[in-house]
Amino acid sequence: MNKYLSISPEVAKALAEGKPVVALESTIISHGMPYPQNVETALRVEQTIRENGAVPATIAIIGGRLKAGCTPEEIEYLGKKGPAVIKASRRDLPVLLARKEDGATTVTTTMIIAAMAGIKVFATGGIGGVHRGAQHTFDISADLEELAQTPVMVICAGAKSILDLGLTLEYLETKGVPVIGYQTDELPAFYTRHSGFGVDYRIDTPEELASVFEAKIASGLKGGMLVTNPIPEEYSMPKEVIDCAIEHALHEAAEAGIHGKQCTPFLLAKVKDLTGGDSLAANIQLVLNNARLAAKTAAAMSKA
Ligand code: PSU
Ligand code: MN
Repeated sequence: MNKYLSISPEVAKALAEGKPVVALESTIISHGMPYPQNVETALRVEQTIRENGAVPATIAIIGGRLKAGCTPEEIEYLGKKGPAVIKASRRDLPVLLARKEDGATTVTTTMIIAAMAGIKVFATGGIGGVHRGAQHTFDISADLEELAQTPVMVICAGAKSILDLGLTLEYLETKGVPVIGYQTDELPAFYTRHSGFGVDYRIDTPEELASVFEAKIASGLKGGMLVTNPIPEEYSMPKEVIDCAIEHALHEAAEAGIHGKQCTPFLLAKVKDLTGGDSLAANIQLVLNNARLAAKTAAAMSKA
């Protein structure tokens, strides 16, 4: 086993017994939501995974250890420390491990650690992607490269239109990443169910998600799979409200000269401020919805 990896006793036992396990990221805790809603949500997401028959494994870097499975105390610690925790992507890992520092795992690093631990399914809110204007800035999230090389199924609610969704789909196609719509033919756009872009395939059951992923792994094709699960209708937000907030946020980011790893957290925080509590409530609901689907899919994989 990797000498930096610490699998919690509960997660290790579940994996050894072939029971379903679902990975969860920690950037959403430290950078994605304010304290204390971030900690409350993280614990509620774990509870939802349990209620749907799987064991949750919240992933983070604590004191230079790659943690697969955090305790409630560790989740509280990360949530309270908030953006003071380093947002850790693939390139940050060597320094954080050697210096024994803390890191909040993005989709990228959560996939890396999940794969090391042997966890196949990961639930989150939204992924990173190709930013608008990337033809000038080259700002393309490392999440897309990770999906191309690491064998984990990522269940999300699509991507926010702070990104260029069309270019994000093109990039995933080039990299050989299947983009699946769960019970939809259209890519969802996080707060809203519709983006106007089609997905590669529609799948309607957790059992078929499991069998498609097993086929990818068993056939020796490297990389992961992206499952996009639309926000439940009753929590989705009006498209005009979101579009307007995103335009404002992009404008402010350009004015303030924001770039690099600050870009996504800056835009997410601005959108949240501009839309008030509504977007936070929607955000929480879509993560819970993804947690339910991930638990059912992990359970279907265990039975297969
Ligand atoms: N998009 C969201 N919510 C998030 C993120 C993205 O709607 O919390 C976080 C995830 O952790 C994702 C990361 O992996 O931001 C992508 O950051 P970047 O664009 O810097 O790669
Ligand atoms: Mn970036």
